[in-house]
Amino acid sequence: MKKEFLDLGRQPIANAFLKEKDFDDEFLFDLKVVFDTESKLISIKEFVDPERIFNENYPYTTSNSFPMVKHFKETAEMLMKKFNPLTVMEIGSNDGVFLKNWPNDYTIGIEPCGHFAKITNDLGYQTYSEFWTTELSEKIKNDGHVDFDLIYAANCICHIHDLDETFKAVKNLLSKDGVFVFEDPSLLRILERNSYDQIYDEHPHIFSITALDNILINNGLKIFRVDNLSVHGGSNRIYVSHLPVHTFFRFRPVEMSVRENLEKEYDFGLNEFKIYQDFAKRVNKSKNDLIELLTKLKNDGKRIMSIGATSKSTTVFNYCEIDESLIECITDTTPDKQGMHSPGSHISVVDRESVNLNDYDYVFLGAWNFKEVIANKEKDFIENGGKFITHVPEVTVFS
Ligand code: JHZ
Repeated sequence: MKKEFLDLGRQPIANAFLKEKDFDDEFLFDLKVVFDTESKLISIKEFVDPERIFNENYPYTTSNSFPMVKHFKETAEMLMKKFNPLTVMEIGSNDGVFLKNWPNDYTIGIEPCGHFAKITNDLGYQTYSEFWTTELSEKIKNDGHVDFDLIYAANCICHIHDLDETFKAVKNLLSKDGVFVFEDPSLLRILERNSYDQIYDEHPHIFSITALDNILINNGLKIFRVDNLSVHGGSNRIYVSHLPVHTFFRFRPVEMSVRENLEKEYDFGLNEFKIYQDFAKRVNKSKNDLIELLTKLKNDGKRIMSIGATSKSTTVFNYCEIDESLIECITDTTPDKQGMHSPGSHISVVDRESVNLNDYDYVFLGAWNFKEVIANKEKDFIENGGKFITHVPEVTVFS
């Protein structure tokens, strides 16, 4: 049974940055969030058709978030050392930041956005520009690929609607000793930090280890290790192997980290509906606090802009009904977002270089997950009396 606990209002596609001429045709949907009492999975109620999201216009590129480039290089080095895989596949390879760390003869990518798949194909990594399905896994087999020793996916599995289908397709291509490693935002960290803005069309599910453990086991896979990561405001890296129902598959002992994470989640109350009702109350308070703060500052004649035109800020701006009357513009390092307007709230997105930060009194951190990196880059703004605003874990002004 699915029980609804949060309503984030009418929302656009989080990464559908748009031109002024397209404002009237913008697609919107109801962003509501539900708890599955059986599997304990958190999902959005109304899924958005993936073709609407992941297409030739999809602008998010990992290579434009430089701290993530370092993260994926280090991750690849660690996986190489730990598992020494001969064959590697990445699901959701984006513009190739992770793939590039592997030899291209034995590494393939899966990426539905054609413009990204072209980049990695051009680099010599065979990339299937398709959505991840059992049908695609069959096609890859029929194309003559041997099973993969490492299947990796970062910020991708929680983007897929049908998880049983997803995991069946992984199992179909995972070698008998193989590991499936995936990273996604952590539900526990979202609840702890009140970072409700991780919820948007691209994230039809928000994963706990508890729910994943239930779903993976049903699909003949098991979690044998979990790493808690700081990226994207708190993510989990989940290591999965075949469930060894017979000796054909390698037995990987389940490490302590799995039990520790399951216990942490249980103790926090992730299995109980009440914890989600309490979260919804905190989310509502966060909205009221942010609107109150921005309105007061504006009434006091202060100027406010934002750094990081993130998927997350689409949720915040639309839920809190924040537009250019409160936040004058957003800067972002991604060229494809520049010159466009933010989804739903229609705030102009510009190149950081075109803005003198000292013309503003406050900067709202749309990319609060890069708070330290941004604060460090913008020391001059602080020295000139500027202040930052963040809403995570609660609405705060700091300098
Ligand atoms: P960032 C993305 O969400 C999308 P977003 C995706 N759906 C997903 O699952 C999550 O990641 C986990 C810019 N920036 O990483 C670059 C600056 O302008 O928080 C990016 O556009 N200046 C795949 O969009 C944005 O901010 C800077 O100094 O919420 C950051 O986006 C830095 C460091 C970044 O992800």
